[in-house]
Amino acid sequence: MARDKYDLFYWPGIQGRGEFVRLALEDAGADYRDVARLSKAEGGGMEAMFALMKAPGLAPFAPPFLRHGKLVVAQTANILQYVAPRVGLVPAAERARVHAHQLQLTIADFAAEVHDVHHPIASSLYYEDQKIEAHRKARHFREERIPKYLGYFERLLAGNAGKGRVGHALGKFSYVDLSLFQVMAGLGYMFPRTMQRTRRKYAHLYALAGKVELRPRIAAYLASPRRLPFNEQGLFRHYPELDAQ
Ligand SMILES: N[C@@H](CCC(=O)N[C@@H](CS)C(=O)NCC(=O)O)C(=O)O
Repeated sequence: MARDKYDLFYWPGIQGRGEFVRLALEDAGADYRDVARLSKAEGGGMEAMFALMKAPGLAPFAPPFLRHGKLVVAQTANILQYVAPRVGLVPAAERARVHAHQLQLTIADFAAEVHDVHHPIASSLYYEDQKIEAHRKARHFREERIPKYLGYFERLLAGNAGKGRVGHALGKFSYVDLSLFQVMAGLGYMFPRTMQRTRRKYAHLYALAGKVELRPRIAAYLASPRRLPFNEQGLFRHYPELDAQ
């Protein structure tokens, strides 16, 4: 039987929220196309993405979205909830799937807060037009929100870790672990000074991220041109003035 084919639609120049989906598809070895990064001749480009967003009926509000056959699924956590059981990235039990989705929605909440650090006033304005507010926002984010979110995930992983065994979000490996890797990578890029002081505090999160990084398909992906570098158009942005001094 032929493997299922998936089409991912996301902004072509950034990791952004699309990266949570890319990591899952890559780790699963899924047969997928990153459509907006393909040429027009290949049926790709941004036009192909916009066309689906303007389609009649239940069109996605925003990227990322995934096409599987005739079905188009949007919202990062929802995409992962849909695709994970199909590619073996979540245990089969309902309890595990509901908890995976719960955790992924918490990561989505965190992603929204990450975005609001550099865009506290409006997404339509440049960072340079909201620098004063961003500076204020960043301090609260670094001092209150990172500890609250990472502290929550750290406790979860600590509870699931065994002697010499890395803790996973659900006890067993799942797509949530891939997303936690991305959160740690993103924060390390965004706030290097803040994060380098947290190695011991979030030891389980760092251990999990280190383990994910070594998964053969993830290691191959990270070393490939498919993994876009972090940049200042994406979700996790490095503005040195927003980091701890
Ligand atoms: N809750 C959605 C958020 C989607 C979202 O904000 N997408 C961004 C790119 S990462 C976008 O293009 N937003 C356009 C807009 O909000 O107007 C998700 O998790 O997928």
